[in-house]
Amino acid sequence: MIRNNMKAIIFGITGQDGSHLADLLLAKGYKVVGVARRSSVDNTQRVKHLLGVDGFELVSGDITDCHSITSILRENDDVNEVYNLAAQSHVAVSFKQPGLTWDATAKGCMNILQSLVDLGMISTRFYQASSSEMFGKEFDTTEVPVDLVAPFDGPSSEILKYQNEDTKFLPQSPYAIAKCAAHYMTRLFREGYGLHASAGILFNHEGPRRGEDFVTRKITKWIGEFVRWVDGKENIITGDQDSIQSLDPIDRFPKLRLGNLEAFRDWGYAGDYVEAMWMMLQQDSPDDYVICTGKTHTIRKLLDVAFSHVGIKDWSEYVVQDPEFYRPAEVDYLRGDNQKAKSVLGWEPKHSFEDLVKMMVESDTDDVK
Ligand code: NDP
Ligand code: GDR
Repeated sequence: MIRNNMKAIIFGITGQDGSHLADLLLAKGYKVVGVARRSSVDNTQRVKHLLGVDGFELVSGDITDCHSITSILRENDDVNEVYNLAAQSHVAVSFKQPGLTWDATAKGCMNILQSLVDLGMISTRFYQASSSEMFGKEFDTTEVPVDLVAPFDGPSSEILKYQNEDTKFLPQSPYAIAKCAAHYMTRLFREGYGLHASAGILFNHEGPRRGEDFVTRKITKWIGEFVRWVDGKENIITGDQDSIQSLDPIDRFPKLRLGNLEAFRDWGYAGDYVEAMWMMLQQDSPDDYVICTGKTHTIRKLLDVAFSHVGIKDWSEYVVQDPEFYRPAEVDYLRGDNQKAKSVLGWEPKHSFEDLVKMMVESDTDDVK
């Protein structure tokens, strides 16, 4: 690997996006310093393949602790780019742990920005992981011909709902409110101190490295366990639909317990989205960008596609709706408009929703014959 002189710090290195971004930057020849918080159990699973790799260093730190951030930045004052991906990122958890969510997701961002300014590191470029959750219940509308609405699960309509950089924020969770605070803080430091600070307003992005309690991975992991169970019990090959269906698993394997199946999400592949993060920091001027696929699907549709991939046409007898997984407030509809990212950054998603679900199901079933 030919190294260039570029160096990046990634806060949140042990998360889904942190590991993808590290892969990308190392492939581009960057030195990467990943910040992981102390844990009583190993939290480095997603970066195991990078430990010991030339150019990659793991350091210990916590974004709620200013001293720890300042020390890391001071020791790496030649750093070109700082990516803040660290957060308490689970929306449902944020209702139960709002204080912790605020400290990590809102204050953590401020701690990094303030440390950069206090240390005089004004030329260091900064990326903030903002979220489509900030839109909450808000959307804009446009009129389109009915045939353009075809990819949607919802009723065919000439009114298309979408969110872009101009859509207002109407957050629906402590997580989303914390993300709004961090987003505004990023803008303030850009405008007030001249920092090259950009925020990517990323819509849901997933993949085999996705945390197991987000809905996509929860579903594909369950499918993997079910198929493995079937395989072990009955020696049935994955995708042999008749054999799987004939098992009548209702009392024999724990059902998949989910909450609201009606919400729409704009799901993309995490590997595509970290490229957009990097592209934002290569622009002459910092800015905010919506990153999304522009297509939206319900959780029901996700279940259709995921289960059909292992030959199950009707998932209804395998899935239970459990009040435990409903949220006090829900974000009903997300569908981004990525025109700005396309025209300014030259970014486009490379993977479709169907590709993504297939990739995740295959990853979670790959040890089954
Ligand atoms: P993950 O939950 O997978 O990763 C979050 C990371 O933050 C983990 O490395 C976690 O460490 C770390 N972290 C949490 N608290 C602290 C702390 N106090 N100090 C240091 N590190 C901490 O999230 P994703 O990778 O999916 O997302 C990355 C970022 O993008 C997050 O900020 C998320 O809110 C945001 N985002 C994500 C979207 C998505 O669809 N994935 C969409 C829009 C925004 P540990 O491993 O120890 O828990
Ligand atoms: P989200 O993702 O809240 O959009 O936040 P999540 O996968 O948690 O939920 C998506 C939708 O699925 C519904 N749902 C369930 N969700 C979970 N987690 N578990 C369930 O059992 C379940 N059943 C139904 C939810 O109600 C929701 O409507 C993600 C995170 O990555 C955030 O950090 C990020 O900012 C946003 O995406 C964009």
